[in-house]
Amino acid sequence: MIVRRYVVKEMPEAVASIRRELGQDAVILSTRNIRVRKWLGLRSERRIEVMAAAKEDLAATAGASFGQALKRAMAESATERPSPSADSEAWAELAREIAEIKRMLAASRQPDDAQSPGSLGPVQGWRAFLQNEGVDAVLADRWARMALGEPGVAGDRSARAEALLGAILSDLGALAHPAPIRRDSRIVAFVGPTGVGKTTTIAKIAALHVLAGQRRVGLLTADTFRIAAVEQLKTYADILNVPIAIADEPDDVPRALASLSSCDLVLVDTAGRNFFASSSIEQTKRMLAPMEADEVLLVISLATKPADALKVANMAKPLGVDKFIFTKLDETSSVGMVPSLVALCQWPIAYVTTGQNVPDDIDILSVPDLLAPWKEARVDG
Ligand SMILES: Nc1nc2c(ncn2[C@@H]2O[C@H](COP(=O)(O)OP(=O)(O)OP(=O)(O)O)[C@@H](O)[C@H]2O)c(=O)[nH]1
Ligand SMILES: [Mg+2]
Repeated sequence: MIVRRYVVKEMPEAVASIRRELGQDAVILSTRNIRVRKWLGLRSERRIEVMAAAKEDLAATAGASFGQALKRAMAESATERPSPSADSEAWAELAREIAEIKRMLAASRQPDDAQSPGSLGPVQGWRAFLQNEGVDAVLADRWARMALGEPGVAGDRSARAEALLGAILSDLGALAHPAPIRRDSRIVAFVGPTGVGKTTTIAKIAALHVLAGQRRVGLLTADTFRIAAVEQLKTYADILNVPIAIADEPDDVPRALASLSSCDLVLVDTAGRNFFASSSIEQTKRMLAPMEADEVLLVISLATKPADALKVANMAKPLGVDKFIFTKLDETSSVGMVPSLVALCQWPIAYVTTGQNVPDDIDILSVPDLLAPWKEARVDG
């Protein structure tokens, strides 16, 4: 079930995007006039918000109470985030606005721009802040200089925070957008170190698809390393009433996949291994090879030390990783590793998980969503 939100200046713009993305038979669920606040709240502009869904999605969930509940939930969450298509215009506008803000700030330097004796100065202060948040040292330096290093680009602290976020987003480009599992992906493998939440996240994603009633989900576990691992996934499969197959070794994979041939989305759980050891990576790679997964998602816990997470991501590269899943957002207050890893690995974020509850504690968040708290950050200098 896909419900998308479009924020446009004129209705024909929305209709064109809806037809292109959701098909000729897409259904417009609602329209309303809204005002979009611009950066720093300096001005707002009129826009039309349009909610639309693909017709077959509506048909698939019609009458099913679970489906309707999910439709509502997704529509609610969709209203909180701009859709990627609406984003492209918004992102171009954002870049223009950042340039405009920079000019305005240069023209009206505030008294607190003057660097008091002994203070760090904006570049050093923000660099220290970013590193403390978990951003890689080189990137912290780059982003602080990009945003604050030019003479005259200063202002009060919140303006500096906005300039910094603007610099990070301009560096990340399209990678700052969330990238959940594609509609045309059939086999999706989850890899990552031990205990990061791979199995739980698979259960959440499977449950959401079952509730949506749109894709026939199957589970495949290649985790026979831990005794309880198969039982864990089987329990979820029983609850959700979806088929499950087990592959003990690479040679088992074709048989296991064949038993799930009726499924149009197969979520593959792999054994959590020590990703610092190249032998573990090799074993995972051998297991993945016969699957020919459409997407490989690297699961990283946000409670991991940023330097270790970067090492894990680098070690995982031979696995053909496409995207990140960041778990345990609820167990950390520093999210600096997110833009840092996205920039260094050039993989976008598929999902972010926020707790142990299946299926509720999972979200589709953009980098700006995750970094929003930085706008309120207290930074020396
Ligand atoms: N706080 C919190 N806990 C989570 C989250 N996701 C998973 N967990 C918990 O993390 C623990 C490990 O989860 P699993 O899903 O078994 O992790 P795994 O990666 O499959 O573990 P292995 O298969 O042993 O490598 C469980 O207690 C989960 O409930 C999350 O977003 N937040
Ligand atoms: Mg597991």
